[in-house]
Amino acid sequence: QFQATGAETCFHGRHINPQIYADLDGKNWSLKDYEARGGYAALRKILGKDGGEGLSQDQVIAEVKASGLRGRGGAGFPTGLKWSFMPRAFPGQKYLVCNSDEGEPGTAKDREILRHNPHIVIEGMAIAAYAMGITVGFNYIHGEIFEVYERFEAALEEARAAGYLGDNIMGSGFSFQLHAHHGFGAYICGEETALIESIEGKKGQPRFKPPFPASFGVYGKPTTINNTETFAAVPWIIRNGGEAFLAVGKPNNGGTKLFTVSGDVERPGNYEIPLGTPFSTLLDLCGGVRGGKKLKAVIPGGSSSPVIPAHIMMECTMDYDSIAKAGSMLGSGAVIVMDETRCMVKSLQRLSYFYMHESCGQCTPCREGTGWLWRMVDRIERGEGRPEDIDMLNSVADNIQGRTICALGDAAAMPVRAFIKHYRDEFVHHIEHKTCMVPAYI
Ligand code: L3W
Ligand code: SF4
Repeated sequence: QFQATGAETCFHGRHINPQIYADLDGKNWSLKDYEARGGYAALRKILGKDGGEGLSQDQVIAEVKASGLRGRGGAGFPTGLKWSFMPRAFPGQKYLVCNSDEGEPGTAKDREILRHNPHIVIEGMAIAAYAMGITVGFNYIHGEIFEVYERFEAALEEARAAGYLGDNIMGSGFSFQLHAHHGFGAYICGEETALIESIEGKKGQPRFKPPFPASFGVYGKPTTINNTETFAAVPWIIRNGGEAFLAVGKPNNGGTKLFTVSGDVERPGNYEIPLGTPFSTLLDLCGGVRGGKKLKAVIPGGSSSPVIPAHIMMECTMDYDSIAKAGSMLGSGAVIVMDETRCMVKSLQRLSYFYMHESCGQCTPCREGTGWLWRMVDRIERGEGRPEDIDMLNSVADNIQGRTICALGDAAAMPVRAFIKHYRDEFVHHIEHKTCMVPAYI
């Protein structure tokens, strides 16, 4: 039942009921192979090119709503609902955007989809464009993965030549022009409105929301943005039906999800498992904690999600609701596993440096606050902390959270509060003894 992914990946992919990674093993990313494993059948189906009558725009959106598909980029927003926001009768240009600006520390799933299965994203976007009456789309690809961008460009060329993209697709009257857009590696451009600014050729800095991109997006026009993995789930939903997708996961958490597991496990990698799978099962798939050590903590959804101690995590299932109940977020599904030797002060020092470095500098609480957070955690880590620093860290985090233009401020503040809440004794020990409580090997 569990299969390894293609040899090109350095990750050890494992799947249970796979939908996205499904049948990649030993196969090529090219159009020919994608078609051989059922690729573009969903697009043919909705356009009535498989002998059937085709699906109306409303029917496609209804299937996606029925699937319970939630946004795979971090927020978990219901995809069908987002698609229904797009004003169908808008008289001007509307845009579709794929957010492949994967930059969240711990996350390495979207690049793997694009590397091994680019046509699944193209097909998913074409279906979305049809459903919302959109004729122009962009896939914004993170700047540090240039070969992924080149592969996507090659896949686009194949799809255009085969008539799956462009004018009057398969003689249906539906036209969709899709372009790849190469980012430059800034984390903040993964925030949807910064990404839009960047597509427009401006500095990638978030816009205040509302208005949401649904009404004011690329060039001020209605725009729908979804994550790469979200689009990749769409062809399966159309081929098999929304209810079948929902049934794979659990209520309100339809389908499978890719989890990038990193840190102290025997086999780090991307794992596609149904939402609602116990965390313990995922840990087993990864070969357990490395070297037989004890699990200490898990960051379940990328660096922005609050850390969860082992005893709570072992009771969780891997879905949006269970992880939220445990006080964190499923986020983009980047599971960072920490064993008993990890120093939580050192871990927070690294995270805080990242957010300080990636703040776009627009809002004072984020620009200044992320620097304060890092400087305080850094001095605690170096044995130069002061007794009042711990409460001051919480206070600075309080003054960032909810007071900024975009979620990066919250993402910098939330981990600080969680690390202190669960591991205050380690921070106190660093301050009092000027050394680490655990024998860290990092
Ligand atoms: C129209 C409304 N549209 C919401 C749309 C909105 C967006 C989506 C979700 O943050 C999270 C963040 C990171 N009318 C709407 C509406 N929308 N209300 O729905 O919106 P929102 O604001 O809840 O989230 P967001 O700004 O998209 C994303 C977290 O993800 N994160 C980051 C991951 C980073 C990566 C990466 O590098 N690839 O995945 C991880 O946890 O902290 O909380 O489209 O427009 N009334
Ligand atoms: Fe920029 Fe930070 Fe403000 Fe977001 S919260 S807009 S990253 S300064």
